Amino acid sequence: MDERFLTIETASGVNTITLDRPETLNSFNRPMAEQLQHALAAAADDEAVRAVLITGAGRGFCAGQDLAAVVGSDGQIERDLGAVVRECYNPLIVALRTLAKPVVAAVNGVAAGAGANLAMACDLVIASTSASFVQAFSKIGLIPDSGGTFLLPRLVGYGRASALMMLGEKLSASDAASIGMIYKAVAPEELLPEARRIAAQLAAMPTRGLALTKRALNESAGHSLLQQLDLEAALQRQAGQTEDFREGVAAFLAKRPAQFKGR
Ligand code: T3D
Repeated sequence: MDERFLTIETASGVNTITLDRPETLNSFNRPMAEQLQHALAAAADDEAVRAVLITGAGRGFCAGQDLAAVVGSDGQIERDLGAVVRECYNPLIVALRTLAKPVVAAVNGVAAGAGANLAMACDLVIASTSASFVQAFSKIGLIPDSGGTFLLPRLVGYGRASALMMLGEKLSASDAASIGMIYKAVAPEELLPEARRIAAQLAAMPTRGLALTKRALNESAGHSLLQQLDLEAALQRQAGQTEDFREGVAAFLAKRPAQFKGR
C-alpha cells in the first residue's frame, strides 16, 4: 500500500485532516499534495461532512514544499516549478476556496511557504501562540505561490504583504491576528479544543448558506459594488430556497433552537 501522509477522521459532521510528515514539519512531497487533493474531494462529496478542519502533526503546521524532494539524485534541480505549482498546489487552493463547506485551519506550529498560503486559503484560521507564519519563498529565490500574492494583500494590505513576502521574516501568530491575517491566536493547549468547537459549530449551521457566503466573498475580489449587489441578490434567492432557511425562521418564531440539516 502507498505510504500515507495524512490522517483523516470524521466525527459529528467535522472531517479532520492532519498533515502527517512531522519529521519535515509536514512539508509537501507530491504524494502528500495528491492525497490532500483526494481528501478535499472526498469531503466535498460526503454529505455527512459539513465542515473540514486542517491541522499538522508534531511541532509544525506545514513547511511548504519539501526542499529535499526538489533536488535529484545527481544533486541537480531539473524540475519545472510551473508544472509542480499547477499540478500540486493550485488544485489545493482551488479546492479549499470552492469547497461548499467551511474549512477551519488549526495552525499548531510554523506555517511556511505554500504551508502559510494553504492556511490562508481556509475560511477561518486559528493559530497557537507558539505558531508563526513565514513567506519563505524569497529566501530561496522563488515567488510566493499557492494564492499568496492574491490572498495576503487582500488580508493585510499591499504594504504589509509586500514586506512580509520580500523580507521573508517570521510573523508570530499573535501579530498575524493583530493585523487581520488570521482570525485569532490562542494558547497552545487551547488550539485543538477551540478549533474543534468552532468546526462543530459551523457543522451544525446552514451549510448551503455558508457555502453561498463563501462564494460571495470569493467573487467580491473581482467585482464592482454593483456587480456584487447583483450577485448577493442571486445568491440570496438560492439561500431563500433552502430547507435550512425555513427551519431558521420557524425556530426563531417558535423561540426554539434551530435544527439545521445542511439542505
Ligand atoms: O519546487 C516547487 O515545488 C515549487 C513550489 C514551492 C512552494 C514552496 O513552499 S517554496 C518554500 C519551501 N519552504 C521553505 O523554504 C521553508 C524551509 N524551512 C524553513 O525555513 C524552516 O525549517 C522553518 C522556518 C519552516 C522552521 O524553522 P525551525 O528552526 O523551526 O526548524 P528547522 O530546524 O529548520 O526544521 C526542522 C526539520 O524540518 C529540519 O530537519 P532535520 O535537520 O531535523 O533533519 C529541516 O530540514 C526540516 N524541514 C523544514 N522545512 C523543510 C524541511 N525539510 C524539507 N523541506 C522543507 N521545506
